[in-house]
Amino acid sequence: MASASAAEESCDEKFNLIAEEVSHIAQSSAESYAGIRDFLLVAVGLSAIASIFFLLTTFDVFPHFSSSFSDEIVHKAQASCHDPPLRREWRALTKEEKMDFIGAVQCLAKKPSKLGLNTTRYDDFVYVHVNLYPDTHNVAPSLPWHRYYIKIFENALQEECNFEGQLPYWDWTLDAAAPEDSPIWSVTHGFGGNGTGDSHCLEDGLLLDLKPQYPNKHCLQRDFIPGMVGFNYTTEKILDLWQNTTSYHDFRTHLESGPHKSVHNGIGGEMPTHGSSNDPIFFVHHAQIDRIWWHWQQLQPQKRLEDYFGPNNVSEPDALSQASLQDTLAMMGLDSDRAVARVMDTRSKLLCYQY
Ligand SMILES: [Cu+2]
Repeated sequence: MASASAAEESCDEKFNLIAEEVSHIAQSSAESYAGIRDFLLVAVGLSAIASIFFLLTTFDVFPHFSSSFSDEIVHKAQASCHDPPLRREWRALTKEEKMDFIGAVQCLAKKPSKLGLNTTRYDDFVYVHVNLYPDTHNVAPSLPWHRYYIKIFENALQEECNFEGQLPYWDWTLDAAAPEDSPIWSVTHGFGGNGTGDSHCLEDGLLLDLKPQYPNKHCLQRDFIPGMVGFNYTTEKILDLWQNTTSYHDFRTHLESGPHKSVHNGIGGEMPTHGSSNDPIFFVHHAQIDRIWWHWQQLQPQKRLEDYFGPNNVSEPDALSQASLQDTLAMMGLDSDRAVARVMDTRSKLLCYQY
């Protein structure tokens, strides 16, 4: 019996132990359930806050940290980008539309500076380009800075000179076999042709009112290189860029040092200098550069609308992690300085255009 009752006792003990264990487990799982519940509540709360922040910043309700608040309020008052207008190729414009564009450029060249300079409104743009040249060429910011710069120019044509169209682009791949013969150089409905004589000054055409003032006073000059380096900006070259460059840095360096530079050099005169925007052809050339970037971005929008890196300093070409989307693009008063992130998408409320 003794052994039986001992066995019974130990059985009871075991039962008690098990019961205790079960209650422990129940208690601790109740605790961990409460823990999980608390954790979930906190997580739901945090993600709600994050989504509200995301919505506010995405739809521009909220000021971005890099720009001033009052500027954002003005900006907010503008219509949002529902139906981005199309920038069209020069040849797609009617004669009248071409004349409207050239007329608006001439108009800017007759208005006074808004930067407090002793020169014209058109010269404001050249002044800023000359002064910011080292920070905005052959570095990561080159593409976003020029995207924003030509947008501000387009705004000025529209807002200050009643231009009702969009900035056209010059698709020089269509002319690469014989760029000198491009209709863009029309004397009656275009930018005029080559400069003449030893001075390489333009002597006829519609742009003779432009009297470049930066970096010093001179006539508007062009000095075409025979063939205008057209072999460097063929359709094949651009297709190759679109198909074979996969990162922003790779794409930007090839575009900038290849086709972009060859067009500047091929035209000569103002175009290979820091004062390149003295020549209005600059703006339709850079609209084409912008379009080529835009198209590359559209090939993989999820990745490429945020793909931005590389050097910020020309003297450190291998410092690939220098540039970030939070960097500021300076405009010296042409418009507000803005974060790079603001101009990555041409369909943002700030830019609002497409090709
Ligand atoms: Cu430039």
